[in-house]
Amino acid sequence: MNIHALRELLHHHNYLYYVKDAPEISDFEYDRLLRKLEDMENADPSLITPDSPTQRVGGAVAEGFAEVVHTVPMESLADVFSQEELFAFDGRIRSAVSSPCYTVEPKIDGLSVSLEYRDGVFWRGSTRGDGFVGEDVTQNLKTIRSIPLRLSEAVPYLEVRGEVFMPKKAFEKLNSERELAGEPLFANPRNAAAGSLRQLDSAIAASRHLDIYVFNIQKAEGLSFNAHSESLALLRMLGFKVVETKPPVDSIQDVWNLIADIGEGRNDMPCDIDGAVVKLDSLSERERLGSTSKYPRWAAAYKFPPEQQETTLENIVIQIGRTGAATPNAVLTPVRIAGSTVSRATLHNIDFIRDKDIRIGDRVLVQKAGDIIPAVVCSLPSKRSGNETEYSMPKTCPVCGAPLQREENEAVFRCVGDRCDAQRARSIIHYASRDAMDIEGLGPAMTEKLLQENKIHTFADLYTLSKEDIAGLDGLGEKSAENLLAAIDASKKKGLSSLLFGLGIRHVGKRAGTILAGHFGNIDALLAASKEELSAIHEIGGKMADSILAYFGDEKIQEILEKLRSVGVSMTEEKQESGTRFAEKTFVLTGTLPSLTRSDATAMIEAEGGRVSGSVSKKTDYVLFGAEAGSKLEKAQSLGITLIDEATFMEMLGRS
Ligand code: 0OX
Repeated sequence: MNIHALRELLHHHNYLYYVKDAPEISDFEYDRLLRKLEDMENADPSLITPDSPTQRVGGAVAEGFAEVVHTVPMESLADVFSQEELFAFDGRIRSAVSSPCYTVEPKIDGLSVSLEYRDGVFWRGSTRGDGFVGEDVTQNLKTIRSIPLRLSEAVPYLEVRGEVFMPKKAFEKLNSERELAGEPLFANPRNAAAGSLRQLDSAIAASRHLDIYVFNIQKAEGLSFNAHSESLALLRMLGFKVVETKPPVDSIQDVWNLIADIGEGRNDMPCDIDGAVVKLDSLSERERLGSTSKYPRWAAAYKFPPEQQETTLENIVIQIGRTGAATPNAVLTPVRIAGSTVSRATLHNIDFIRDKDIRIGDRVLVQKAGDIIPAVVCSLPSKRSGNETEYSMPKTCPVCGAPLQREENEAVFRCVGDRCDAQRARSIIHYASRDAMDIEGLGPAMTEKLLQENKIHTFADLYTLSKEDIAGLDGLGEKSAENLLAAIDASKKKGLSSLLFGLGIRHVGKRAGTILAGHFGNIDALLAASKEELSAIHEIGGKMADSILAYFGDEKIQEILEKLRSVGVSMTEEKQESGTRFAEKTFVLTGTLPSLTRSDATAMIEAEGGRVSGSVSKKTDYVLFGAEAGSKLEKAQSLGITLIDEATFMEMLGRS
């Protein structure tokens, strides 16, 4: 057989195996043919072509990935969360299109990529990035066997979009291997796929068994089609693995039924899906509707409600937080939810347990939405055997034995012990966390070890640790001990806003830390502030002011602060040169801006002395609006408030 025929044969069997899921030869036979091709190419390397099946795993990239500008932006989808919102979407479509036809696809929970082909040969593949610029991950994409390296027709140019995912089975296998090797686990298949696609060494990417579904032609030369469903058929014909769809339907009720079918089949899919995508089928109608700055108007993603699973509540244990808050946690019979195994879930507080009549031994429904902490939703009383027991809050802290007390009008109980190891550990972990003092290497395990060994009692003690104190703890080597000490040392320079957040003062979050640091500039000015002074600061309410005063009034805290000061922890904030362009002006933001995020715009307004408010009133000076602005824009119009878009905003800042 000549080299050309051999390559074709391998392409064909690769396609049957990875796209059609219907192999006709054994793996052994496939490998034998591949080896034969390798031998022929090794004998004469000039015969190697970029689309050869031997070229799936390439070398490593040393410098990271090159940028790829998406000539057709990779737009995201507007979400709908209910039947009502879906029907409203249909209503908007019908105001522009008289009898729409829709396709419905499962929404793959993976990473969007673009695949470009020249003369039918896979030329370049890139990540979505921000939709306009992504990264060139061609070598890693080539390792995905369901991506054809050559199309069944030599189309002059084709760019398709698809979603790369890690099949659920591959994810489980990968995580159990990592567990055995003592490596950190991936939280879900999506993260695992993302990590794999960005590997600099394509051999690692190849070992991760990624897969892809394609669902859109971004750009094509030499192909003609009038409807999305036709384009999907063309993609199938060209050799792609295409998302499975039913024929288009012409009523939104039928769309709803198809979404329900996809929801029911969710667990049988090889990959996680987080919803269904509804798309107008006719391309000319799509063109008529166009896009907002971010989303096409002709498509919507219906997001499935968070996945719930039934399991048994084996026990309830109390977890003590850094401020002493005692949260009841459910110990569950492990259950798989939304791509990971859940054995603990929050029960929020004792009122929740009582109101929902949740008992130990109950069958319960547990929910996990995205990356948030799993939570018990309710119990299933009809499934009781009679052996379930009611739960009551313990009177004392399970860690230090101090009383658990409840403040008036508060749902939470708190451990009032001032030497509680659980509180200590939590507060040190918080102090070291990324948004606070950012001490890399000081996670929960290390913190607990340091406490157990009496090396530290508070976060202030971190700064007097020596290498001998740390090396050997928790199996830590000399080098890691040095790195940890360096990270602790570097945290001294983080500045007042990080410190204020890191101290863990009740009600003082990251933003409040920044506001206080910006306002006072140094800790002594803050310590001297009265309640009136504190609560007069925009966004710092009376409750926060009380909490700040109570915190700094505590003698033990004063000692800790002195210690931090004596070791050289920075307690000042560089005053930012603030402009005055927007002094005394109040802005309201609404809709999606073309390039700025909400927090960018807020920071820019505040840097010029302006304020951002959440609602429009007569006191509003400007409404900065973007796409899909809602009722705030209407209200502003009715009040005659100046409306500005991003371009005008930039002009006002002198940045246009
Ligand atoms: C998915 C998915 C994502 C193409 C044009 C606008 C959005 N995750 O499965 N995106 C799209 O459509 C793009 N379709 C999908 N099925």
